[in-house]
Amino acid sequence: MKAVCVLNGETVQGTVYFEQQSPNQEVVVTGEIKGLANGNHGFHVHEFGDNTNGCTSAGAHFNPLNKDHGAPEDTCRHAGDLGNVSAGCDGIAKVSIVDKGISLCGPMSIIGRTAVVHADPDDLGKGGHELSKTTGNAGARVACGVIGLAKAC
Ligand SMILES: [Cu+2]
Ligand SMILES: [Zn+2]
Repeated sequence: MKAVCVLNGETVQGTVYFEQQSPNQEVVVTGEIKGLANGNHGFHVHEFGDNTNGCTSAGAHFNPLNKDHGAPEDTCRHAGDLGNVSAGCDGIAKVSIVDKGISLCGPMSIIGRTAVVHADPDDLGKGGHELSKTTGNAGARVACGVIGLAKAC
């Protein structure tokens, strides 16, 4: 299965693809996001595919197992916690993530939800900030888009 998300923000734009060979396998996330500040930016799947009031309407991190926010490699993480994407001085982040917490089908499916890129780094639950365990204190939502099914090939 293959899914795609076009991220749109005031200055940030991108396209990200999600691919999964079979239902219980990892999801490979690839793509490019441009217009970012140099450095790390939190990147998550949020609960709702609703952008009626901009990226805010996407709700909280996709968290069907009711866990705390964490790093992608943690067992205690939101399903939607994809960590950070890293932009160079040119403002471009190349996305290359292999993740086992999300799926393109079943109860962990991210289809119809929203991918969000943030202004600030995600502290992966370890920053000691009051928001670390819920959002990773990643700041404003600078771009987002609904994840939809893509043409398979
Ligand atoms: Cu987020
Ligand atoms: Zn989270």
